[in-house]
Amino acid sequence: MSHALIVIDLQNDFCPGGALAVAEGDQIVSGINALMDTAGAVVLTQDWHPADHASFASQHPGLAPYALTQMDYGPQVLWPDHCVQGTHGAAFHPDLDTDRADLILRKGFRRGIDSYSAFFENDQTTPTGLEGYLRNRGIIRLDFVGLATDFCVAWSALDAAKLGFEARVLTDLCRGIDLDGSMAKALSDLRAAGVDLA
Ligand code: VGL
Ligand code: ZN
Repeated sequence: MSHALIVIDLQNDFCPGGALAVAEGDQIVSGINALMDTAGAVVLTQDWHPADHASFASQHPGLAPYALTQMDYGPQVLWPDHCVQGTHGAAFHPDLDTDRADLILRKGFRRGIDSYSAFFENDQTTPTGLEGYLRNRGIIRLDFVGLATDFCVAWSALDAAKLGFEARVLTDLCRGIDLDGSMAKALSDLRAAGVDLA
């Protein structure tokens, strides 16, 4: 079995003009579409929050977007409201070839807990089900692309490596947020975990 292409959160809110825009987030779409042909499986993830999600700064009076707070499960960056279920911001970038997806995996849909990784929510124990899906299909090699490099892409690839998948991040087809050095930290964590940066 060949590899799976895992496309992380290529949604309007993470692209220029969106609520949590990642610089040049839209510039990776055509390159990602072109890679879909080479993959044995294509998985798209979709950040999918209720309007009162606990990761939104708007739910924490007195705290501003990008502040760090403490949740039951550990530290959590507070974000501007983004990727609210059913909104235009939560929809995939209009040029992304979503017809090619074998699986669309939604995450972050529980009010009280964020989910950066495609495999586990931010408590790092609640599974999303993606591991079982990939194993059932006999897929062990995973290529990660999408947004944002230093949050959802990195957390997904780190979990993949931890779970024993052969994980690679195609950095040219990712873009990052880079909050307080998060980009450098993500890249060094990925290297340390044995994730291939291509
Ligand atoms: C993401 C922050 C909040 C991401 C999702 O896709 O990297 N970042 N929600
Ligand atoms: Zn989110």
